[in-house]
Amino acid sequence: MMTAEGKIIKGVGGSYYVSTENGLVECSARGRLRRELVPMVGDMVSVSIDKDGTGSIDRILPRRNFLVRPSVANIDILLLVCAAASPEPDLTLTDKLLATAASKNIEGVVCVNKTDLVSDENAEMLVSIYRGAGYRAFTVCAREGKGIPQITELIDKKTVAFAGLSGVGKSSLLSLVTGRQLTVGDVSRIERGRHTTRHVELIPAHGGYVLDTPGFSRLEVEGIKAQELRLFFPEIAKYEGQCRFRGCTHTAEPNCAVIAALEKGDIAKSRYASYKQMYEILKNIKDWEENK
Ligand SMILES: Nc1nc2c(ncn2[C@@H]2O[C@H](COP(=O)(O)OP(=O)(O)OP(=O)(O)O)[C@@H](O)[C@H]2O)c(=O)[nH]1
Ligand SMILES: [Mg+2]
Ligand SMILES: [Zn+2]
Repeated sequence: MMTAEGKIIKGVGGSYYVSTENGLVECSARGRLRRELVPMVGDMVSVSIDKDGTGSIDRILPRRNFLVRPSVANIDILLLVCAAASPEPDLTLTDKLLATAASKNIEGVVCVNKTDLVSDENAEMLVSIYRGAGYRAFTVCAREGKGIPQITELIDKKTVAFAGLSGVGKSSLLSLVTGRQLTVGDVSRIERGRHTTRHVELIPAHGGYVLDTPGFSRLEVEGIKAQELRLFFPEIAKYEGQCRFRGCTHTAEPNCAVIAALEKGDIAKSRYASYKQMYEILKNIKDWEENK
């Protein structure tokens, strides 16, 4: 019997595949552990390895963060993939996912794919919205194999989750990044209907891990307080303390530094619209809970 530390990269049935210094070990979770805390893909764990090479998970190390749908822990970067066209970019969804990532201490990065379908100016306009807001953002083209090094540079020993609307090209890009042939296009859609469970899997690449997350397009704003939302929009957080009223929500107050910046064109209209829309939703959740 020996012990090792590693990362769960895949879970199938009751088994967990743990990547350790000595390779991949198929592990079960001990009964007591399972009852206390169910292991998640992405967890760092310590395991005992038997003579036959199989192991059991003894302990889950503290999680830095986790997502619920799909269920995965310890994400460093959420790579928001948008298509410049087909499907049309959904800026509201992108902003929602970026704010959710920030609230979980995950860096959001934006990547605009399918640049072959639009003019350069068109693609750059999208990128500039997000650079202007303070995010890393760049264009790529899976069809022409352009911009892939910008993704591999991001990885650098980190765990990067690819998110975005169905059809934007997540699997196409992941195939180029990992060299592994992942299901692209209509086929994945058909298969998704057929399988009731989808297994989350971390794929080793460039010293880190990447992960496909089809479920994210349905993500709802969760766990953010309306009053904290402003901190998760970097270009809005920048004005913290500069408004007339302390705790200004930047929605209707007079002498609001954020509204002034919006009017000057220093904050993108689409970003502010997303902020306001999310704020109203979160505020209503809170009002509803208080009046229950
Ligand atoms: N024109 C063009 N088409 C692309 C590009 N990248 C991907 N596609 C196509 O877009 C379609 C969807 O690509 P996928 O990689 O399956 O998209 P996905 O984001 O994984 O979609 P889901 O798995 O449904 O979430 C496929 O037909 C791809 O061939 C690109 O750069 N340009
Ligand atoms: Mg896909
Ligand atoms: Zn304000």
